[in-house]
Amino acid sequence: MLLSFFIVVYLYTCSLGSDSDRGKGWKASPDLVDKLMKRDPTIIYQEEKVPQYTLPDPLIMSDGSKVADAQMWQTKRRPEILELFRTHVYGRAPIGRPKDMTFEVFDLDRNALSGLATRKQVGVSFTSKKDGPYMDILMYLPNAAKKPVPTFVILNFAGNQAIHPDPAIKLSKSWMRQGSVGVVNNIATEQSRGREYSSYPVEKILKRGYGLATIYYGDIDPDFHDGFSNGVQGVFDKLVDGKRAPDAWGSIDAWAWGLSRAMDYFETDGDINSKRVVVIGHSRLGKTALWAGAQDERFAMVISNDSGCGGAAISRRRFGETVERINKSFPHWFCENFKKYNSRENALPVDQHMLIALVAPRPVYVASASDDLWADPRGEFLSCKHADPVYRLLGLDGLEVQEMPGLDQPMQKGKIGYHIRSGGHALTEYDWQRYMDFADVHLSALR
Ligand code: GTR
Repeated sequence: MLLSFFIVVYLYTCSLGSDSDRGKGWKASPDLVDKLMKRDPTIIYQEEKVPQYTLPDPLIMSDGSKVADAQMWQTKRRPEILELFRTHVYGRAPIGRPKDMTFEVFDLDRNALSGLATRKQVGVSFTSKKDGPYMDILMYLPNAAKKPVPTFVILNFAGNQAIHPDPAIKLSKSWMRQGSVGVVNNIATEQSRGREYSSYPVEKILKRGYGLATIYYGDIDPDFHDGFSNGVQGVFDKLVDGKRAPDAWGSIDAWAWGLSRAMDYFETDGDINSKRVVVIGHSRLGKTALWAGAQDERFAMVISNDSGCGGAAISRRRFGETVERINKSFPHWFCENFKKYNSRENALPVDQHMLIALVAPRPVYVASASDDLWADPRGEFLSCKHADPVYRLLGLDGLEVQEMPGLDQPMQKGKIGYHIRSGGHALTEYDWQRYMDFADVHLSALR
């Protein structure tokens, strides 16, 4: 009796821990591993160096009780996990739509891109002050499709004008990082137009019947650490004794909040099917898309492209970028409390599989790239695998495989999609085509 109890506990721990996760399916190129290890031997790039860990179980409440059914997940455990992520990882944004927020459609061309699309540009003022902070939403909607159209929304890194050479796109006036093409004195110039076009195959998206909406993430919060005086935190923060709370919102939370404000707009636009909005993001903005989709159930589908640490990758693996590294390099991305977990990932009450699980029952897609070891492809896959039991509890197929697939073999049948693409850290047309394949199946299945 006692023995069988221990066997059950052992098997259960293994199913959540690292042992069963090692070394199956896709493997990183040994040459690449060698090269990266030479560059920085302190970083884990080999599976055998991944420490033992046990993941928190998404289906066990903090008080130890088991999540018995879908209702308990939805009403008890899901809110509990959201609170844990707010308190310990991303911080806490103001709830809901700001009361003085306004939308202004300042550009509408129903014959854009040689008649392929309707282009709209909307200014969103978060407060009654028109001089900021505000964000501009750029939208291309396919003219050939029946309205309202399902639409992908994505934050971009370099201003709306960088996603397409269309000269009618408003040139961003927001702060931008130096060092990229067309940025002078931290402001975008005409030379920056279309420079990120390869990551946004606009015409191909339109031809498949989807709209695309995009916003420059720096409109919401400029991506540098200024003590949170600029961006939306500077406007909405409530300081206690002149100080921010340890769970005050970091930049990722602010960007995610901005995506929800875009959703507020979509709900007012009859051309967009607000019940079929897919939130997608790459890298730090993939982390953001996951967190936005986890919190805001109005997003019908969620996509993480190469999001890595603090996104889809399991933090406890410490593979590639770690909690400590990310907090040191980007002290403004997460809430202050997250820094307590530098080199103490096992003390976190959550791990990133629980972020994926928060999207349930909605479809979620995680993608990795074979050369992007910094983002820990296997750790991203394992989050999907360990989120799967939540989908199963809800009576849905989650991930269709238990072991990591090979390169360029998308797994799309269940509500959790996954692929590992050959190549480096990027959002490519291959990725987009797979996301649209997934959306074709899972968005049309929505009632
Ligand atoms: C890296 C960072 C990653 C990832 C990436 C990006 O420097 O370490 O977490 O987010 O930036 O956003 O491009």
